Amino acid sequence: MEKEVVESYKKAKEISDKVLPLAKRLVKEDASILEIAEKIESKIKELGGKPAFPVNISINEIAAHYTPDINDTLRIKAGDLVKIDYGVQVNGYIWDRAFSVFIGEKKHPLIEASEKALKEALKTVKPGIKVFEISEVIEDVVSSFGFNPVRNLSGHGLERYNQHAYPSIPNSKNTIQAEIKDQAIAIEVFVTDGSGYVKESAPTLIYKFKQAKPVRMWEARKILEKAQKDFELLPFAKRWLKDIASPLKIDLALRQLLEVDALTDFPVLKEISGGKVAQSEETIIVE
Ligand SMILES: [Co+2]
Repeated sequence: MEKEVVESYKKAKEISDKVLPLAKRLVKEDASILEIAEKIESKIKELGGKPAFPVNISINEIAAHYTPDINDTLRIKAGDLVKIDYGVQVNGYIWDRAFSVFIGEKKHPLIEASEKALKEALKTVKPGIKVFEISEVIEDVVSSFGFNPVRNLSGHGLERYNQHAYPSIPNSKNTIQAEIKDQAIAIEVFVTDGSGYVKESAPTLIYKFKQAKPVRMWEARKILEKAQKDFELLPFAKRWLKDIASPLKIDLALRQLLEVDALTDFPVLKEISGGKVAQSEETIIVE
């Protein structure tokens, strides 16, 4: 890996490390998820980075892709299992990380399982390790707790301005022989007491630029311009568009952009049987 690349990753990790204690402190009973997301995102910017994607705050059976809406009034309540997934990018190099918090008396066993599986998986990583070897460790640890890994969610490679690069690193056993070396990867463990699969559900709060297309609405053209220039082709929140127009107009413009295939959408991912989901994720550079 080139020196400038390593330096950028180092800076992104440093910022991510500094944000972590703040993020953990913010997750508590009655906290507004909109405030949590905004505080984490501002802290990242204040420290000289940029959010690589909107802070995901996914609760209970929602596994991923929930980020607060414009004027979101949702608050954390007792008994919630909260996942915070945040990414810091420096020059396009992304440090992707997630942790889970249970709002209750003691640590939730799903969180114990996801943390243990991540820890063990990270220990096995060395240059030349194959994808299936990492997945095996994750599933074995998760099963030892009596839970299921989420089988259709994966860790992933990281490339410049590409958060979900080759290879995919599933949370369940497989025979993928791809070798990992000289790259950054994110190991992203999802554990559930449900059936072990997620499906796309409403609402959609995260989008990403796909291709330039002519659109009628001024607001739609403005979104497309922001997606390329301000958000640098990385995923963005509907919330980040609030200064462009009213929420209603933004919805219309987003719909138009999806219709012409100018954007990719990331609907909320829910556990199909309604099981609770815990997530633990860390980025690692394999040289
Ligand atoms: Co990730």
